[in-house]
Amino acid sequence: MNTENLQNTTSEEYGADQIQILKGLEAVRKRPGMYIGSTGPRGLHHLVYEIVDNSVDEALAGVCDHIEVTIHEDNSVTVRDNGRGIPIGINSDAGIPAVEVVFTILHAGGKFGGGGYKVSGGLHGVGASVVNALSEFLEVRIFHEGSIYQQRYERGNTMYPLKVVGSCDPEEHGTEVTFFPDREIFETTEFEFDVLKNRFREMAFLTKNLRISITDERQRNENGVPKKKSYHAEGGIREFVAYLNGSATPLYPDVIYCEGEKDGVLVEVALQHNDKYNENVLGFVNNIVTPEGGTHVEGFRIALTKVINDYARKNKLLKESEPNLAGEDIREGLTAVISVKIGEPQFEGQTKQKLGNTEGRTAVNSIMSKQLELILEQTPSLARTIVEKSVLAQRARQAARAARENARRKNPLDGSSLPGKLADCTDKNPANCEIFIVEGDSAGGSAKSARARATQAILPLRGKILNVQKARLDRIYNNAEIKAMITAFGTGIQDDFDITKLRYDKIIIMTDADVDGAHIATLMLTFLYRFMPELIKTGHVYLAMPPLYKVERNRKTWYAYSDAELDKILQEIGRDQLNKIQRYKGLGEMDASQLWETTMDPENRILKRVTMDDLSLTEIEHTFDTLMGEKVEPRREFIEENAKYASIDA
Ligand code: TSJ
Repeated sequence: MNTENLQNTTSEEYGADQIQILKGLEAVRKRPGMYIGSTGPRGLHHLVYEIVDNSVDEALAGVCDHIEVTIHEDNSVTVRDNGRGIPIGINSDAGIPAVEVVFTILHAGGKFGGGGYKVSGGLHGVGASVVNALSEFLEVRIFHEGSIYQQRYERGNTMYPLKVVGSCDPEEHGTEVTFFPDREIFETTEFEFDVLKNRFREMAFLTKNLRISITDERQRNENGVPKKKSYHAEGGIREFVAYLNGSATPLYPDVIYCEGEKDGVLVEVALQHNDKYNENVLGFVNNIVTPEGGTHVEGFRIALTKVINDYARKNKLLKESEPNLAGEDIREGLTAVISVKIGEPQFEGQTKQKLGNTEGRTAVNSIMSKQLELILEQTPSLARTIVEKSVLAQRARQAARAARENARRKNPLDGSSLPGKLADCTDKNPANCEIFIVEGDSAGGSAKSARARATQAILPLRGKILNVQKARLDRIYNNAEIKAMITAFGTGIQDDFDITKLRYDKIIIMTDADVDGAHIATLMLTFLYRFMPELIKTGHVYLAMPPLYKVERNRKTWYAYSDAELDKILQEIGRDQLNKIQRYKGLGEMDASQLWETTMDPENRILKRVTMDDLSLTEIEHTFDTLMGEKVEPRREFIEENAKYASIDA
């Protein structure tokens, strides 16, 4: 190391007031949850994000355009970037190389959910020492001016002073970190390719000119080539919007894009309408999704509503006698991404995922208002398309309200007018009750005779339910199957939704264990997700898991819920002709007692609770689009591949 490096690292990044040494890494190991949220799979994956975020910061600074992540066969992970390399000179406060400071000294703001979200120019390495503390080992290599510098830590302890371990091309530069999460700390150390991949795709969309690749050496094809995905979005969030639109047809060719800076807030907005009816607006703060929205999303809505109404009035596309377009009219069929970068984000709300900074609202509102107005003036055909779509939505909304009010007058939702097909339970305490939504009348019949009358209600649905993604509101409200569900649940929908009126603790979707069944389940989940998302968010929605096989031998019976389970059973009882194996294709193949025993009996059954958590929001929006859209192939592929919106709940 030379004196040049020495001086470099006393620069502002490493000043005494920037690095506030709080406590040793021991504190992190004692209470890991405080720093990474959990020691489950979520916290485990968070380790990788903490490391990758540092490289993304480097990309945001414009000095790095490639990040490569590798999951090795032993589940260790390597992150490599082509940035400037973590500085190696001695830090004057700590008296050790800056890189060692980054990994061994706990920094201020490293708390999970607190500050800690970094943007370009901010203090980096906030989370790196936390990852180090929670890793059995961590090795860092820095490629700098022809030399490779290396240091290794075990459970946060430095194993040797930073040393040169080799040489490299003098033009090469960057940082490489390999770590293995601590099995003493984490419930599991198995990284999931799909979870990481989804996050990296999101990060690539949110960071223009950055390529992120992920390689999984645990999964290889027949030629021994590991599984790999690479993400790069030259157009940034413009491409993100096009991706989220999925198979829906855009109403105009170009994604609208606004960008700027105000009061220290960097703002990027991309939007495009499509021919569907749902609103799909995603907010991000410092590259982190904000499921509860916040001031940045409010600013976006305010600007969009005002600019479109002003344009419509000014150009006489709305008559003076007509009311203003409502925000929701303008957002019908809208896909948008709002990405802000803000120095000290304040998060609010139940899960601390809602941006609270008021400057978020004013910055987005002001930047977007000015630029959108200009774009509309310059592209009248675009403006006209948006206004016309919004006017149609306004009329549909008025018609829907009339239909809804009409329906309400005819059968007030007081319980005396429950749907005829519903076999309700007798217990009137919702906490004890559950409702099975059953595909088909015949399975519905079996379920009705099998059920525990007191606590289990059955609602059979005929055939396919309406695809709410493709239908306008008035049609949805008039659909018999949907009306039956809404009345049975008791909660009302959308603005009228009231969870305290929920008539059942568990809503259980019971469909055949085949591709069609999965499709029907998805249609129902789409409906619930669009109209009663709180039901899913609060964990009231489940999928029933009927068995795939029944095995009989010597008058004993086993049920297998997967191929792996069948294998296990056969291994235990022996594989021979004494076994009678029956493959269930549908619920209808089981008689009432079998259906009770395998799928409905709370003592024996398996339920999967549907959570929003397992899928990134991005993935949900895109996935539902794929499923509901016109293209048949991706849909089939998806259904056959997984039912991963669900997590196990015994
Ligand atoms: F997490 C981490 F800290 F361990 C980590 C940091 C992990 C990985 C894979 C990469 C990085 C990292 C840090 N990549 N690039 C950097 N850059 C800097 O630390 C750096 C370099 C030079 C200067 C400068 O002002 O000259 C400033 C910074 C922040």
